[in-house]
Amino acid sequence: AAKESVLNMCMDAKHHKTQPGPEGALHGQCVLWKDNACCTANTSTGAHQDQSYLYNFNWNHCGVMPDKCKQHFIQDTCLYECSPNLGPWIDQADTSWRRERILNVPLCKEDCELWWEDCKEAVTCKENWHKGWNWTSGTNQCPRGFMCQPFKYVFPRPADLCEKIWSNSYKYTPEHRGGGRCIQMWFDPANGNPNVAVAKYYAQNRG
Ligand code: FOL
Repeated sequence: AAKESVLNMCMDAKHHKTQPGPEGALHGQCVLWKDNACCTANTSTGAHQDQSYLYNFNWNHCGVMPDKCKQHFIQDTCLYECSPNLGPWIDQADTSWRRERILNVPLCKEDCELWWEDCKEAVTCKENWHKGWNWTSGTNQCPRGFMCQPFKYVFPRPADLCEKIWSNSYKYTPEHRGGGRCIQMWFDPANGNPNVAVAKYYAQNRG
């Protein structure tokens, strides 16, 4: 992908556009990114569906995921697929399904803690959701020997959830929403996208 600037770019991954730009028809929880997005309208619709065409990923692999928990996974998918502000954390992935990934994105404390709070009673059999599933049925199923347990046992602390579930895409931080030092999954688009300033801060303060 042509890299105009680390401050406004899309990773080279499975569904991302090559360049960010306006998207008039983003769906549901992804609408926050309509002024400037790395996702298409189709991708934003997929972000809201169980076992969508995006990754055939089944959130209900240990029984139905409660809606209050699922909304955080939808929001995570929207941020991952749509945000043009993750440039400072793009890294090589070189796996079968993507060339680039995000690594150690500093997620705001509140976003991580609310995600954990709303999911602590949801059930899963794996700590890392990127690897090691049984895909023989076409969707991810728990591999042999992996027991379904509440998130609060699989991920004892909020940081365990936010960091481990997607192979360190996120880093847990003590930074608060609105302070310009951490990335928000959720924000009020009426005040603009707060992650623009966060990317700028981290792009200038590296090494
Ligand atoms: N959200 C965030 N924040 N970061 C991410 O990296 C991310 N990635 C996904 C969704 N939301 C994200 C994509 N999820 C497989 C599993 C999950 C997935 C994409 C692909 C999958 O096919 N896993 C295989 C291994 C494939 C391989 O590594 O070649 C498996 O063994 O289960």
